[in-house]
Amino acid sequence: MTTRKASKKSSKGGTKAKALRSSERRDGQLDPRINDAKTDDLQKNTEDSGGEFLTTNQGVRINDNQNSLKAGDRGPTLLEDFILREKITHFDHERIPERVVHARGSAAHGYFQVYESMAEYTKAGFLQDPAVKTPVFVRFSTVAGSRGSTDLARDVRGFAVKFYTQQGNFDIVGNNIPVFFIQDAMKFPDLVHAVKPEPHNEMPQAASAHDTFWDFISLMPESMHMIMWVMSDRAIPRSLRMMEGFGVHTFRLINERGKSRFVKFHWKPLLGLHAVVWDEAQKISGKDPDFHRRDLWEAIENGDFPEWELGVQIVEEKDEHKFAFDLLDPTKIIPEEIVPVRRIGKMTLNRNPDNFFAETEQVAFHVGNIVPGIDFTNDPLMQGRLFSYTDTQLIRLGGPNFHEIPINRPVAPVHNNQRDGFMRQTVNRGQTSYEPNSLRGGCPFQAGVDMGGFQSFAERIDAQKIRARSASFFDHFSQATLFYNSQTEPEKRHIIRALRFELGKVETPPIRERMLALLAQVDKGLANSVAEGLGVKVPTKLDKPMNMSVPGGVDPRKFQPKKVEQEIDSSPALSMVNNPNFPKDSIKTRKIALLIADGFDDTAVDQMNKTLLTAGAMPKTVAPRLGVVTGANGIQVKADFSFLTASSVLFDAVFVPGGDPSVAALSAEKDAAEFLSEAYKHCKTIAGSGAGVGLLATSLAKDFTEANEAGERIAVDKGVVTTRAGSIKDLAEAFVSASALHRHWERESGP
Ligand code: HDE
Repeated sequence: MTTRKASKKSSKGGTKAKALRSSERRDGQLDPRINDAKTDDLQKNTEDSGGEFLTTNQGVRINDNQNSLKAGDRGPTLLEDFILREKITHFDHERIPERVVHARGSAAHGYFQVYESMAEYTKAGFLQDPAVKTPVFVRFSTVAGSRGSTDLARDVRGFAVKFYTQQGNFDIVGNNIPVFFIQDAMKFPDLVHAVKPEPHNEMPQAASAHDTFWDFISLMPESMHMIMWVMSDRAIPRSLRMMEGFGVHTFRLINERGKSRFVKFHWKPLLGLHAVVWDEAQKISGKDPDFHRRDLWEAIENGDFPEWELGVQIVEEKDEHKFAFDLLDPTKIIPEEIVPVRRIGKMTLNRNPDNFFAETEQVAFHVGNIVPGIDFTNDPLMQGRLFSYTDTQLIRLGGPNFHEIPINRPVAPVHNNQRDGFMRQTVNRGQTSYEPNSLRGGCPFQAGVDMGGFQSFAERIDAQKIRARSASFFDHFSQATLFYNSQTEPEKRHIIRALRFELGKVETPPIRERMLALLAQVDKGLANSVAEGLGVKVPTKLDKPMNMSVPGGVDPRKFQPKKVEQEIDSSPALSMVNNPNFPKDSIKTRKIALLIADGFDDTAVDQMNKTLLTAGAMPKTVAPRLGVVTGANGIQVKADFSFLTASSVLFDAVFVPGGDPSVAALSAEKDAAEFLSEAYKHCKTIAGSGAGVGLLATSLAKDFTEANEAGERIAVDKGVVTTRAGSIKDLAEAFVSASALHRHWERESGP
């Protein structure tokens, strides 16, 4: 970990002793090989309180911060009290507007390193030298909820990465889903108004399960591919550390010779892809609405630094039109089976922010922050974003100088003739703030392309000015079908259930009907199954044309979706369960509950603990009460949680060791049985040893054993591993392997 100590303020005055920053060379240049560049940069504004006197914002030491200045100890407060006035005024202004979307977020610092030079494809400085560590700041978010909403909402997750490169800041402002709801920026305010709480009653919070969202979607078939993704388990991740990230739009890579290629950016989590189940998500929202934030924070504090590989799909310019879809259409993916994802480097998050507001809240991402070697395409959704991000920061961060806020300022030097504005920090010396100038010898100079000056890719455009959508964007269903076809049966079941839940909350019948008609275009079985759950039939006729997102005064029939034959029918990379990119052999960082009470089998717990820790998991004890719990051999452990402070939904798997008194105490505890039956219902791995096996048998709704020929009872559920008197070491190993499968979907029945 990097050093985090701020330079100490002198207790007498407040002037900072400026230490040589660790990434600063003697010649004053930053050393790009050291990833502390941004951490060091933040030090200039970092304060560690400790040992100093309390002062006003003017540096005057305060003697009494408990009482206001009054005319007599029972008299009125005096306007003169500058200390009170300053304190209250600052407090009154502590809030800034939350982000209009992606308000709820959590972030971390880290660094990125490329595996080998990408010079053949791009001249971007941070993608040249594997020795260079580029600092990053990454913010994950949900989209619809407000700042204090639950982490476990069914929603797309924002995945925004700011690279502080030596050539300036580069942001990949992406999501954990590779496509989007809409094809044109013009529709974004409509989409967001539809999904946010309804304007008359501000309900529901952080949820898409309401009329206005589905009303909008039911008239916008272009959203169907994205709908498949947000109704899938991708929208309820187990951890922010266990989800993919995508740049969504097609960008360009430009090499030194000016050659351009198309590129899609991907983030591949090294911990694999995992989700929770919807019932669990809803319960976590009550038990621990900060579940994802806490998980990210704790992992980093424990030294379990989350890692992602940066992947690129590169398409030659000449191949732009060779696909069944338009590369500029953000509702489409390039299936990995057609253009493989090449993993070119790794990002590691290794430091939590020091101050949530200063860093996570004030960070300002912008899809338009690019560096030489990377460029835009004409994706009409991205083009609109290029306007929106600066505009939103102006209101959210209060003026044009938000780039000077410490978390936003680049580590690359900034020199230009921009001046003044609210909260200007830079003290620009000198007479000139314009160019050309002679008074300052022409400074600051424009850089030639060979000196790193940014030059836009000279794309040839020969066109009419027209407000229209390209006909190549009209295939709204084929990739939705591809996604659905690529899912395993349990994943399809979850999509059906999610749609039944969401549309079940819709109160206006024609909205449901229109949605069923759209789903029938994706897959008839899917539509019928959803309809069955809603107690209705898929309609054969619609009250409106399918696509109502059309210009005024034109015949909507000219704008109806078309299907285009796809290159492939199924893409395993779209499934979480079947995904070939993420092997399932690890339980690293998984939280495992050990249910114990006084008299527990401490030898078994000790062995289980050892095996789990060796596998990188985090075993935690849960007992009827907090405090010390004593094992059968007198070993004492401190309970990490009681049944009041923990719940099965906060764990990945559970073990009940033997020890007759312990099992008897747990049997008398209703919450213990509920813990186990809920873990079972959510398809988690459950282990029991000795008398603990008996507790499983009474708590789980189903019998997980059957008699073999010899009359012994053997487990028939791969997710329940037990031994009455056998080796705990073997049991622990079986428990680890079963937990690595994440969930045992065979337990689920029906859709
Ligand atoms: Fe954003 N988006 N967006 N967006 N977006 C914002 O910027 C916008 C879109 C994404 O952690 C806002 O600073 C428009 C796609 C992330 O701070 C705002 C359009 C993708 C974040 C904005 C889109 C994203 C934002 C709100 C359609 C995935 C959070 C606050 C044209 C590729 C960044 C802010 C963070 C945030 C506008 C669509 C990702 C208003 C107009 C597609 C991860 O500027």
